[in-house]
Amino acid sequence: MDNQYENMLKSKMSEASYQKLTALKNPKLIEFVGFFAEHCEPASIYVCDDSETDTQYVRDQALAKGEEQVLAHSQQTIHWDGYGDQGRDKNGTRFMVYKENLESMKALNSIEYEEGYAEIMSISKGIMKGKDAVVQFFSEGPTESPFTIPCIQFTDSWYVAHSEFILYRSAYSHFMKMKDSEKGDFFRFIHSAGVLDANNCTKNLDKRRIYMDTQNNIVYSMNNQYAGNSIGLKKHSMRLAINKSGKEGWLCEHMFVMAAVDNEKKRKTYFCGAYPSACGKTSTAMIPGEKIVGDDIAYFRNINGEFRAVNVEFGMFGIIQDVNSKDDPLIFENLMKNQEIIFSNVLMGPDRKPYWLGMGVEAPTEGRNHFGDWKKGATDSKGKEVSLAHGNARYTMRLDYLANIDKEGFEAKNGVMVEGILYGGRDSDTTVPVEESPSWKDGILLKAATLESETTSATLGAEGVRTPSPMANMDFVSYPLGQYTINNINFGEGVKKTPKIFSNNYFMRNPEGKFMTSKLAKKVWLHWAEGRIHGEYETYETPTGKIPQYQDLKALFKKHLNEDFSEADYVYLFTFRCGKWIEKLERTKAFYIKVDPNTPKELFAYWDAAIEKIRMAKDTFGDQIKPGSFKG
Ligand code: OXD
Ligand code: MN
Repeated sequence: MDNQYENMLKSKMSEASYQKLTALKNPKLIEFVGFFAEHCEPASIYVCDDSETDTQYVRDQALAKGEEQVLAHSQQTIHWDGYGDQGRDKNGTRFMVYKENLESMKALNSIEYEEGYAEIMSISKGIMKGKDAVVQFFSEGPTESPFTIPCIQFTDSWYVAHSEFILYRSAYSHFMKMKDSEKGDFFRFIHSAGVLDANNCTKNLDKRRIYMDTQNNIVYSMNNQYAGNSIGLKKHSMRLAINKSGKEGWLCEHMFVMAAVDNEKKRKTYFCGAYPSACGKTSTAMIPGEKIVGDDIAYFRNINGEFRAVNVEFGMFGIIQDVNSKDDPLIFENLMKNQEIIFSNVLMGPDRKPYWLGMGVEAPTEGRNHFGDWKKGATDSKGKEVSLAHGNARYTMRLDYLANIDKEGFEAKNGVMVEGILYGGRDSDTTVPVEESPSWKDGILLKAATLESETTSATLGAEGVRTPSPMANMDFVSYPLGQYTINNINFGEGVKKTPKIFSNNYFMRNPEGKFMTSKLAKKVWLHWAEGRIHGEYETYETPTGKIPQYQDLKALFKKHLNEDFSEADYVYLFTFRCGKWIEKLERTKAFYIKVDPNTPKELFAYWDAAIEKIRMAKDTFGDQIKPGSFKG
């Protein structure tokens, strides 16, 4: 193979690493690694295959380089990101877009291609000087399957490399088996943490940039460490996959995959669900007694006419606030075991144990955290008190440690057949706890596109403000929203058995402002949906769908939670509020106009028809329609 980079790569790699790279006989791979080896100038490059030896080497390097520290449980480690690098950098994350597409991508935080390329090339020039870099091969979705997207990660952070070995399926052998015709088709991720400070954290956060080139399937991520910014295979890959799926007619969604289990009827029914952050996504995926396949990202494909889904990932990068033995027993129990877990941005106490917010145990008053050396009462440079752990602190762990894993679905090369889709938002007074859509298209336009989350006292700024969040996927949609919405409609209508779509809202409040149901009630809404999929339960119609009848919910509350569900609560929760719904649909329309002025007119016509239907219902039945009163 003609390899213009041969001498330079050999000078930076061991014989074994060079062999591993060239054995793949893939000129596009050599070009990618060679180009960035020359441009970023790492001192050395280690190439990983799928062996345990290489995984262990990466773990050891993360410790040797001080990016991680061993905790009291010897298989657990801790890592800290810089104080200013504790969440996804929305501002610095941009799509690099050719001039002719810039107008249609304006609202999605884009930069003109040449300008973005010049900037990122200048930031990344020599950025790995003096550092040892690592190259890994992964697969999004199971390897050697209809879902597989092969990926290569090149990074100078061994914490990133270690996290990826936990979170994704290693795919060197998949690359080895690729046919010549497939060899150019893989996602490319180049990352550098940049210059590090005394705490091993990124110093030049002002030069933090995450630039995505969806035309050439490459993401450049520079000067950051927080995994949502640094790990190529997570949210960067998701944006590339959304773009690719839009062109190819499948879907990449910000969804969990789980199975609702009915032991008496011996049924396992697969659901996927999208919820904006803090709206119940993880807790729904982890409902006690059900099975989990994945907690964050799903690909959907039409396989022989079936609507099939995979969890793209192998592990979870979970938020670790309020994870305690009472609210999250399954996860808590795993975090207490001596098994491979990376904690990030929590406190390491003098006993070398991890402590986080809402852990439900007495925490030490000093230790080390994302601030550095920490003592209770410490303030940052703005005078703000630094809490013992960050609210967005995380744990990185294999998903199959969980006792409730659905092994069958987790390992299935062809994914699982999905029968129900849940879209859950957060509002205190509009959306009923569960409602079935009369059709797929209606579900996409009235449940998915209208998703919103309401600010609470826990978020900065005014309370009660509703933020539109179509499909809970707005941070990642990488082509115009109108077309993405149309593709969602077409995909579901293109399979033989279209899943039923349901909306959820766990956050209804009574007139005194108190939540109407406990956190556990989501199990009841799920099992009502599960029953509907199997042709059970009569429903009442509303102007936007079908809702449960009282006696069915009463029985489900008794069966699953041993709770007495009152009829008064039912009527309050399931009353259709016309004015509130009209306002919600108007907000959706305004959002689409703002984000994608070219949204096809037929979508607005659909929302206008829904508004008209609600207006007429209001004239006939009043603003607040009690369950059972509406006739369409
Ligand atoms: C996210 C995540 O930020 O899953 O959405 O980490
Ligand atoms: Mn997510």
